[in-house]
Amino acid sequence: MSNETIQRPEWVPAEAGAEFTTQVMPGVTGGHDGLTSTSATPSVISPRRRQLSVTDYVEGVLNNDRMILGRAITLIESNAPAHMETAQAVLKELLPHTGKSIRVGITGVPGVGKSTFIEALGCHLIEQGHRLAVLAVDPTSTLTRGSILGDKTRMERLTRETQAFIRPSPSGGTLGGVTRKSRETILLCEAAGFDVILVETVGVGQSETTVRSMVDFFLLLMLTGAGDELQGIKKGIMELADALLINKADGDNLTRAKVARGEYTRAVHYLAPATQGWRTQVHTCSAVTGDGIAKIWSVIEDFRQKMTASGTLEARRHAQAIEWVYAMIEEHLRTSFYHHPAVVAALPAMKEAVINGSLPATLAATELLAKFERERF
Ligand SMILES: Nc1nc2c(ncn2[C@@H]2O[C@H](COP(=O)(O)OP(=O)(O)OP(=O)(O)O)[C@@H](O)[C@H]2O)c(=O)[nH]1
Ligand SMILES: [Mg+2]
Repeated sequence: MSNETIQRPEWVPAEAGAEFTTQVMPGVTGGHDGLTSTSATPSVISPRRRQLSVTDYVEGVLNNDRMILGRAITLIESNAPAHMETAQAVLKELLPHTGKSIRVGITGVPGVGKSTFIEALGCHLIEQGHRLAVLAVDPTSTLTRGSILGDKTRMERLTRETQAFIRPSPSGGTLGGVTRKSRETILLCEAAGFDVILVETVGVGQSETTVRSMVDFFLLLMLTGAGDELQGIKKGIMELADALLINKADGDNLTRAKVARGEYTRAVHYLAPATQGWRTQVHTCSAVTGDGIAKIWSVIEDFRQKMTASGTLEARRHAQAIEWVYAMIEEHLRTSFYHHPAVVAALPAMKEAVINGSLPATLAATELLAKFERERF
């Protein structure tokens, strides 16, 4: 009888490997499938993963067991009511262990170099003794499982680092759903001891505002461009940023990047700062050569120090947590209103009546709300 380790078949996900081996009874003689032909016991190797209890999840996350952390995030990402219940019980237990990281949002148009930058910054941070989690928020990524997974080649070193944890965007669902999942994933990663959380989002649509609402510091990566570059980036997005970072400041582009830095520095002067008591800064870097990477990190650390001392950071986190509660309530109310059978039934005719001028808009809204209220209970 031998106690040989049975190889994980291809159909078992790698993260299930540890559990898989625990399901192999000791002393089974190895055949090609780990069982002898004479074995009286039916197959004990189940592709199903062992259910974890709330305590298993909590202890696993606190011990930074990556497999359990991964499963806890999957639980958070599930929309099944039973999973949500367990997930919330796990989160509740973990809450006292959260909040100790610096949360940094990173955005910029496709191709600006976000992935390359995160790789460079991430490696710099690890050299400094940090442990970092990289998360993505990309509500458009229903099919691709998020941009991060797609471009792991751009984060080749980081994916191999044991001090880094990379998680692609949760797929599917509404922006509100993605937001909840990302926010709760941040908390799980903090409980697992990651002290820097980078949240990447691609610079399109509403996702910048979403990420701004879950981070301490927001970094906008930019490019030097032709002539009207200051108009190219929406003023609203620049007003969300605590720092603008002009990437690809290398080679032939270096001089232009320095010029752009001057222009943007003048431009941000006229914008409302994203954080009270902090002047939005403009810097240059090259994610490829590494120039400027240490500098931008020192800016973020300076921000953290000053904003902690002034109480701004704590106030921001408190406000974010409360806004989050309101946002979830609003989303729930909106969804239940528009899915309510009475509303669904009445809406098309109401719309038609408002369009052809036979029903005032206010009356249409009042009547729909009345239907919702009346038939709700
Ligand atoms: N010269 C130069 N090239 C860079 C720099 N950073 C990124 N690049 C290149 O720019 C291209 C896009 O970089 P990515 O890191 O994939 O950009 P991204 O913002 O993650 O792009 P999306 O994932 O599509 O949103 C790649 O070919 C990179 O090699 C830099 O600092 N200097
Ligand atoms: Mg990318």
